[in-house]
Parts: sequence; C-alpha cells; structure tokens
Amino acid sequence: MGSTEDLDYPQIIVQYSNGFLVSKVMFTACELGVFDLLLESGKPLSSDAIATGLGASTIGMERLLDACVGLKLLAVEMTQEGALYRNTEISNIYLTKSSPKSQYHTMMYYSNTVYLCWQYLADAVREGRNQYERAFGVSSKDPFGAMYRSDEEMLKFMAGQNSVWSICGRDVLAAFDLSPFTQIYDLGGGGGALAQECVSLYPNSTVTIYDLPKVVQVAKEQFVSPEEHHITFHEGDFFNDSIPEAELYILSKILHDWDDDKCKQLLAKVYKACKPGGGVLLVESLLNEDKCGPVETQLYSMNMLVQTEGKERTAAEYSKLLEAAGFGVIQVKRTGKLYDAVLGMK
Ligand code: ASE
Repeated sequence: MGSTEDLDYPQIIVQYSNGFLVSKVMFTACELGVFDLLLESGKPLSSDAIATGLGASTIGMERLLDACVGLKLLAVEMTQEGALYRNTEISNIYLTKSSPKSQYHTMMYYSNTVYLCWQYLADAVREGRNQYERAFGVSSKDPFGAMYRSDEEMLKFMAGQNSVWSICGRDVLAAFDLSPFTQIYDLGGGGGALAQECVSLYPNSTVTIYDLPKVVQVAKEQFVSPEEHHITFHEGDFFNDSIPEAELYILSKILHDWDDDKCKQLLAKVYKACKPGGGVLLVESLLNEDKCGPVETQLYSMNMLVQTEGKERTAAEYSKLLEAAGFGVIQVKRTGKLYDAVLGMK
C-alpha cells in the first residue's frame, strides 16, 4: 500500500479502533461455550442448534457466529438446510476448555478483569499507578491483595496464568540447559503449570512452588495432582518471609509486577539463599533494547501499569537488576514467543 492510499483511507486507524470489538467477540464466544459445543458435537451445527444448545437467542447467536467466521475463528458451509458452523483447527486447539493447549482461562481473565481495569487507562497514565480503586473499589496499595480480593478472582488469575505455559513453557525452560540444577524453587509459582513443564523436561529435578498460603492451598486442591511427586510446596510471602536454600530459583513473571527497588530487594534475598554455583532464571517478556517493540510486550507493560506496580523491561534492565543483587555470568535467550529467559549465576 502506498503512502497516499494510507492517508486517504487510514486502514491502520480503522483496524486499531475496532481491536476491542475483535477481542470481545472472541471472549464472548469462549464464555458462552460456542467452541466447546462445536467440539463436543463432532459435526457442523446450525445457528439455531447452537443458540438452543447454549440457551441464547437465535438473533444474537447468528450474529456472533458470523462475526467469528469473519475473524476466522469459525468456518461456515452453506447447505440445503442453511448455514452450518464448525470450529477451525486453531479454535479447537486453543479456544475450547478441555484442550491441553486451551487459552480459555486467559480469555476469561482478560474479558472479566483486565478489560475492566483498562477502562481507566487514561487515569493510570495520568497518575502513574494501578486502577483497582476505580475499577473494583479495593485499595491499590497492595496489588496482589487487590488481585486476590476474592477466592474466585484468585482462582481465575491462577487458571489464566497457568494456561500460557502450555504454549510457551517448554521454550523458556529449554532456553538453557537446566539439568545440572535438581533442587528448584518456583517463586510465585501459582497454579504450577510451569513447574509441571519443568519436571517433565528435567525428570531429575524437584520443583517447589513457593507462593502465598491461600495460593498454595488452591494449587494443591485444584491444579497439581498429589501423584506428582517431583512437585512440592512452600507457603510464604517472598518479601516478608525467608526463602529456603536451593540450586535454582525461577522467577516467572514476578519482577514485571514490581518497581526496581522491590526487584532489587527480592533478588538480593534470592542471592543470599542461593547455593554457590546455583542461579536464577527470569522468565519475562523482553522489550527490545530501544523499547520500540515487540508490540505485545509494550501492551503488556501498559497492563502492568493498570494492574500492578511494575513494568516490562529490556534484557539490559534485567541484567542490571541481577548484577546489583550480586549475580554474574548473565545470559539472555529470546524465544520468539511471548516469554523469554534470562539466567544469572551465583
Ligand atoms: C501479572 C501478569 C498478568 C500480573 C497481572 C496480569 C497478566 C495479565 N494480568 O504478573 C498476563 C500477561 N498479560 C497481560 C495483558 O499483561
């Protein structure tokens, strides 16, 4: 497309302004169970059958299904009985609840929590802080107190955070050979999906999920099977309680929740606890050094403004934080996917 065409008809502006409509169509089809019904049915269904099956109006459902076809989340074929809808391959794998690679819980967390916080993005930019007070009427002083304001919210967050590791977990754990480390702590390990990827990739390792008592309780009850003998738990608050000795500490999407002071405080504590020859693995979405991209990471950094006390950082910024805590020999691996890996050694 030439530059005059761009100025005559601003395709990019139209596309961006409609971006939230796109998100909401996908979230809503997930929430109503469109992809699950089509998977279970095993054959293409009419909009009437889908509306009836999901207890929705035909008028609304037909419109949602057609929009999903436009977005390539569904396919449609015209038959004598009318239009019949089916999932695309991508929808079957990523948007159904039961698929091993399901991103359903991410969709629900984005649609019902992240989306509401983004209503106050302008306030967040003006004030430079998260928007829990405006969005949910809870104090924004303690972001995880706010994010875990109810057991239900905590569960939705844990399920959402867990699902990304089915698509990025292997890459971040295979970025470095972690087989020399057998005793691993996943600090803020939540629902344990990354820990599970870790013990499956490194069968000689034991991973301890260190998280707040109520998170550990839910992880044990709902996310990690008691048969998983290579995963153990430790209840604590890594800012206020002690961190046990280990060979490797994984900090996955932890530092991006906090400002530089808090990050340095936490890393110094990890350094003290770490065995000599051990290390720390940061799993984060890395900004380019000039901060000009990737755009997903730039958007996530806006989300950190709205929801936490942190931001997304460059590899050099993470390296500086690690060095300030005492870690040396710092290696960076970009995976080309959402999350990257940084390893620092003691
Ligand atoms: C956090 C990660 C997330 C804290 C709050 C969060 C995510 C959403 N809300 O550590 C996952 C990343 N996605 C986005 C949009 O930032």
